[in-house]
Amino acid sequence: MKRVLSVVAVLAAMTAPVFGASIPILAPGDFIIGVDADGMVSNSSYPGGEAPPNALDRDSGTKYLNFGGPGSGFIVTPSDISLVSSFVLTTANDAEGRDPATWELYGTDDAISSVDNSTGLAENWTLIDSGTVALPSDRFAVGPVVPVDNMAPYSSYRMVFPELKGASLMQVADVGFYPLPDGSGPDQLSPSDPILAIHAGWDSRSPAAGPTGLSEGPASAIDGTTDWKYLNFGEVNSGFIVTPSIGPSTLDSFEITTANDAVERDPVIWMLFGTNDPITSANNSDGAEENWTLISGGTMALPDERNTLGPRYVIANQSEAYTSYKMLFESVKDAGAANSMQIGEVQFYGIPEPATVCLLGLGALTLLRRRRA
Ligand SMILES: [Ca+2]
Ligand SMILES: [Ca+2]
Repeated sequence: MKRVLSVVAVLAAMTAPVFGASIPILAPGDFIIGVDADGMVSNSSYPGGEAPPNALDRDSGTKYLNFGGPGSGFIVTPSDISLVSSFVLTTANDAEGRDPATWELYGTDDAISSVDNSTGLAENWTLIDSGTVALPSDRFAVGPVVPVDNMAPYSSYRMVFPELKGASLMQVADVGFYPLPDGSGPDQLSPSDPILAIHAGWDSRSPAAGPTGLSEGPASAIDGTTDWKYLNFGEVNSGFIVTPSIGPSTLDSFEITTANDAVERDPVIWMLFGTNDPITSANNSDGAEENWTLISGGTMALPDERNTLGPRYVIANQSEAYTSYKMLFESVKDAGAANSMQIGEVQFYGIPEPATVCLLGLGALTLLRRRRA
């Protein structure tokens, strides 16, 4: 009996989390950005009278307008397999801010299975070239010839305008594709070519600044108050990347405080990644620019009570200190009812790396190993 008891005691000691030496790792003001790992969505739509074929009719008085804004574009299939070595855009009738400012041109020989107003990613696309385009402020004006670094013909082209001059809608009056870099040769596009409207943007979005200047952006997850929450319309697989100003650390646990409303938006499945790369991912991107190592993951049961501190969850298996962390929430309590993911606060606990002490320790260990060998 005594033996059984002691085994139980040992097991209990092994499974009960011990957080004796760990301290809070996150502080207000730490670098933090919102991310959404699967956020490529289409917000493409256009008015009936301003449909994509208007970009092919060689009439500057008609335009193609997409309410999706930045990230809008089109897929066009010329009547023959064609080489595109330059293009020309013609500005539309109004609102200069809607003019494209940057472009990406992709090619494919796949049959087009993307549907109208989708992301236009159902095919295998090769990025041919990308760049900026300096369109004139004048309306109904033919823009400069934009050379495309391309030697390969394709059966279909996908053109995306990631950035516009400043407006939230995209418009273009006409598009011409040419076989030579100087804009000469016959226009490869015809008014009757099949053309689809597309929009491919990241659906990682947080509401703009609130009435007191604070916002529901990612910084509100570590501002030390439940007055403001972090909300991301990217919903499932959204989260954040944070670089604690405390420096490299080894985490052992974390806590999340629920937000003010909408229980269905609370995260359930979490995944934590670490990196020592500098963070180059942009806010509201897929957060995948760095090399990330999966540290740990699990399922949370956050309280339904609002503005309430949840349980402390163990982060197992972090064997290496990291300078930055990415936390993604693979699910929320009710994805069907929710339109977003939200948390009031998050705190990581762990041990900051005593850099020099650790390096000295590693050196001693290496010496010891060499002597033993
Ligand atoms: Ca037109
Ligand atoms: Ca907060």
